[in-house]
Amino acid sequence: MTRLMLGRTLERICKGILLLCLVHFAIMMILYWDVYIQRFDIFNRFNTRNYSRMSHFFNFSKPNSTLPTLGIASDHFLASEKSEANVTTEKPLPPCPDVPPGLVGRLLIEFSTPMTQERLRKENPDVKEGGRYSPPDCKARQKVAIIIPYRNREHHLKYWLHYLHPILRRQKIDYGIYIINQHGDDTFNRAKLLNIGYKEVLKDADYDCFIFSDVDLIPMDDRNLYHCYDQPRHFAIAMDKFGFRLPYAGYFGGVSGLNKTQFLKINGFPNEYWGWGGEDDDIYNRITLNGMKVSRPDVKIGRYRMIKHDRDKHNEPNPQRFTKIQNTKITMHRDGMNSLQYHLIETVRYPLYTNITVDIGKPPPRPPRG
Ligand code: BGN
Repeated sequence: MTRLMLGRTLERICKGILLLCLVHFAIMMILYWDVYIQRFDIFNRFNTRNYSRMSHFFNFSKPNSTLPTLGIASDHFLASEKSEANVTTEKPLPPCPDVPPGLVGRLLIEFSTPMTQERLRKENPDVKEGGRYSPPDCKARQKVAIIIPYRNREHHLKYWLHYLHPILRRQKIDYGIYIINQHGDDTFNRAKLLNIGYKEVLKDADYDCFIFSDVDLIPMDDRNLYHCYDQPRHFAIAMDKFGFRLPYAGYFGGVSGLNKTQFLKINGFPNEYWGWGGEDDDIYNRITLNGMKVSRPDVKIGRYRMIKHDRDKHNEPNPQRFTKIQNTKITMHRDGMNSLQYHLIETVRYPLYTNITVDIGKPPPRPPRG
């Protein structure tokens, strides 16, 4: 009898505790629901997941914003986060050291590990929408836009993002990644895409330094610092495909960087090199003709691996390049930023980069022979 009573009492106590827990949980949910929605942006995430299933693999997820419209909302979100942070940390950040302390030097670069969007996102939790990052513990001296001319190279872009984001983070660079995507199938025009990049990224932030990088080039040493220098910089000086040497003294291809003054002094890059080759030599000519010199890292540090690929369609060697590079002195004044024309199709921010798609037109018809 007493056992039975004891059992019942225990059962009641347990039920009571369970009920209390449920009530407590319900109150918590009511109190924090609003905070959860705002803080973790629950509805947005739900939509994002649905979208990513439908979208093309490499677009990662639903683009949260385009620059002209939703970008404003996203800036607002960042701004409110910043003001929260200001309440707790009032001290301004110290300037970043000239030599970042966390560099590791020579890197192992390979392209056989499968690269997935989940992996890329996990590796880069601190990168903000659109591929923006600034060091949390110091104020970088320059704001760097990395501009990549692009068409149909998803495979390369994955590896580029996989290697470059962590390198740039260790280098304590304040940066944004911008893909300038040539729309359509007409002849590729690398230098014109780079000019467009310069113009478009300045709509996004007040960048001081512009680094122009091919999507298939990965630095093999993180001491090759991605910022601008007193003179226009050539970074990719020792590529594997050239036996880790400069192929010729005036080579300026692959990865280069200019600050605003240097870029505007040469009227930007030529818009009239359609197809492969010569545009980098024209840029080199512009630099030297305007009294500047090219600055380069040590040959042991400026090493690069190129991701192997077949020649792109619609990027055949440009037969006019040989004569064109003879005329830079004349053409640079009329062909460049002062003559740039294109049509912006869309700007979309993805988690690890901003994608700017543009219609750049096509080469002018060749005059008939004879
Ligand atoms: C050069 C190309 C560059 C290219 C390098 C490396 C020309 C102009 C006529 C001499 N220049 O020969 O554009 O980056 O090779 O591949 O073709």
